[in-house]
Formats: sequence, structure tokens, C-alpha cells
Amino acid sequence: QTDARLSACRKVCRGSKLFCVFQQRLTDSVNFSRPWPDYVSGFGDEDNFWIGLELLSLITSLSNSTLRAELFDWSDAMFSAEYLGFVVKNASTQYTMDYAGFLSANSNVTGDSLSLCRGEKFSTMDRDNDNFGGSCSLIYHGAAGWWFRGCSNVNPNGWMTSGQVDNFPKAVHWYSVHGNKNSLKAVRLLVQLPTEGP
Ligand SMILES: [Ca+2]
Repeated sequence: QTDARLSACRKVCRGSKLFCVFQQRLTDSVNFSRPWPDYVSGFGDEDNFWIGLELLSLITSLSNSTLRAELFDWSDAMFSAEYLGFVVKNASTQYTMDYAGFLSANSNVTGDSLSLCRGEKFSTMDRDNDNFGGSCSLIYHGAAGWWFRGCSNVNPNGWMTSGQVDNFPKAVHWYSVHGNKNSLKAVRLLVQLPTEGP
């Protein structure tokens, strides 16, 4: 059962680690401003997708997973950020996310931009689980789904822009790449899979 569900993962290797791509944004063909059930079960097409919180939670329950973010700016430079001990808890916790630590040795960004999201429940445009007076998703982050606190220094599920846009927090961005309001060109999020046996 578990193996059948994991077959939905697009598997990639980075160094000696095997990862599942759980989110990817390459073009604007898929709208990521979506309600809770879509973020739970997943959505998208070949290039732009979110695999869903249920499957993500399952994967992180199987082994000690590393999270890897791959972020591309408008000169096509790639920035990476890795986190040890990434976990997404089950539905009863509103898919609370946590991690053990930022892995600077495997990252080429200047710091931990996820710290505001650590230990937070997932929120969407129609489900406000954040600590902010209003809805982080609706007011600041383009109706994206994410682990908002009050709110977030990253927004990988935000709006795709057709060029570099500054001072636009609704766009896809990651603070330690080019600030918390400057749009990025593409993003991919990976979660480590258990090493396959012989
Ligand atoms: Ca709120």
C-alpha cells in the first residue's frame, strides 16, 4: 500500500540521496491559489504540481527525511537550501511542519528562511491556521497554501510572474535568495525518500 502510493513520486537523486519532488513551479500553467482539499490531495500537471499533504505526511513518517528547496532566479542561477529532520504531521494536526535544523553545508543561501514556518500548521485561502490577525494567505501571499505563522519569509506556492518583480510578496519568493518580496523564476521542493534496499 505504502509502496503503491510512493509510486506517484517523481524520484530524483541529489548526491547520494534519493528524493521525491513534492512541489514544482516552472511556468504559470497551474493556479496555486486553491482551497484546502486541493492542498490535501494534490493537484497540477507535468511541470507544475503539488503532490498533496497526505502523501507528503506519509513520506516524512517513513524515515528521517531531508527537505531540499531548489530556487531559480531570473539569471537562471540555482540556490539550494536543505533541512534535516523534516516532518509533516498528520491531518489531525492540520499537517504541522517541523524540522531539526538548517543544513548550511548543503545550501548556498545565506540563512534559514523557513524559521518563521517551523512548527506551524498548514493554511490555505479558505483555512486560516496562522497566528496573524487576518489571513496570511489572502492578505499577503496570493492565496497560496503554506505553513504560515505571521506570516512567512518564503512563498513557493505564490504567484508566478513573467519577469523579475520587486516588492511583491504575493509572488514566489525566498528571503535568503533575493529578499522576502522579490519574485523568483522557478522553484522545486524535494523530500528525501527511504534508501531502497538491494
Ligand atoms: Ca490568522
